[in-house]
Amino acid sequence: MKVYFCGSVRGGREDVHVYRRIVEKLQSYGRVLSEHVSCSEISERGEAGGDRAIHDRDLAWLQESEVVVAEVTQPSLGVGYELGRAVTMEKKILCLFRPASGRSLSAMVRGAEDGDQFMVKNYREDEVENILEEFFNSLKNMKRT
Ligand code: 6IA
Repeated sequence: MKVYFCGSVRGGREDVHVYRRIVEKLQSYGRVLSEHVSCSEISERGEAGGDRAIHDRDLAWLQESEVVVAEVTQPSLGVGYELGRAVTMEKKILCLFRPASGRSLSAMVRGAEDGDQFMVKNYREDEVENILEEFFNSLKNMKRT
């Protein structure tokens, strides 16, 4: 299974350790096309190569993926944009938000939850592996039915 992971880059890299943890778990389910988002070497200024190249490559990966997992605690325009594009591509989407951050998730993400294609889960960092496990099990069960 190909998975696309979204996490903040220019929006701020404070949560990169959480992205790392998520990507490590996601790798047990399949290939994470955008795994570099979890690399601490990518700074807020980011990797070289040009924004158009990044945009075009990421959209191609998004298209290629079956499932999109986004960590949405750190607000990021790019993550919001990717989520909007993923919705129109009819991808299965899981958004993960940590209320302990003290932030309030955008209504445009929280309000997109439909209990099926677009899921939003509140979690604590130590729960993240279990939440992903549940989500991927529910995908398997849906494929069987
Ligand atoms: O607005 P943001 O930069 O926070 O957007 C983050 C999202 O956009 C992530 O989920 C990525 O998939 C995508 N993205 C943003 N920057 C990059 C990047 N290099 N490489 C791959 N995907 C990216 C960063 C380099 C750049 C800052 C020069």
